[in-house]
Amino acid sequence: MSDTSFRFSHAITRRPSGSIIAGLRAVDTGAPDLDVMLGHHADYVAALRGTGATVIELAPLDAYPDGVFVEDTALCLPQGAVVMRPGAPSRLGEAAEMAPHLAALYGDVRQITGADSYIEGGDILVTETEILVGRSARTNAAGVAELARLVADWGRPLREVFTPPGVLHFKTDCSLLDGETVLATNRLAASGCFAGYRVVPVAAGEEAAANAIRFNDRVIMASGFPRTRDAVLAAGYSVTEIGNSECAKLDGGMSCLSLRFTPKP
Ligand code: CIR
Repeated sequence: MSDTSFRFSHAITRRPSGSIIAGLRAVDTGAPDLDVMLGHHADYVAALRGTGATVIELAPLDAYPDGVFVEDTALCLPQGAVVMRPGAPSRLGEAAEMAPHLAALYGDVRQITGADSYIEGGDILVTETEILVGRSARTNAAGVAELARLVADWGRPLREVFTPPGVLHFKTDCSLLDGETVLATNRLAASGCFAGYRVVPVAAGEEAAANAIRFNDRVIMASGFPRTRDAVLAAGYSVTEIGNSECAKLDGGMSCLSLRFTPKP
């Protein structure tokens, strides 16, 4: 089986701005500390670079408090990229900010444009065989349908699934570990959406550990979830842990902080 779903030459990240204190959150557990977040972010970028990848670090965007969560702005596939249309009104403009950076690396950049279409990258899990897109409060049926049309000629079928109620994004609750293995919360796996995949379950009470990334030879996980970390290690993966205390206050995790891809000029 090929490994285009977890081996990448590049990543794009964006440094958090001082406006991060106004970032969206489901429950207010206090303002994120920018300095602490910058330290975690630097560790994250170093972990990506440590796998040999080129990491393009974009400048902070004061106008977009959630701009650090670049994953939501695009879907990157081997054949090309698709610029999203975020369902959070305050985040809509972030996609346009990302488009030129993708156009510089990809020959084929497509765009979600429907006025009624909403879709965020955090709801999209790309595996070796398919693209799973979870409908959520941020991603609607029109957005999923438009994405399905846009990627129809790229050879990876798209399957609509559902993000559990009250969960921000589909990938808040799951991650790819390899082409056929996912890390998932029990509440998401119970929906049956991973039939045919091997599932490594997130430990009960450690649901926030589900948002991890497989990036080249490493699984990059938020620190503070020892039972899930040990389960991932026991399943044979190499783990790097990164502090996530500040992003967690804004419902963000490891996947949200990067776009991961191998550009096709
Ligand atoms: C938001 O609510 O949009 C941000 N505070 C968090 C986005 C997290 N992104 C992701 O899960 N892909």
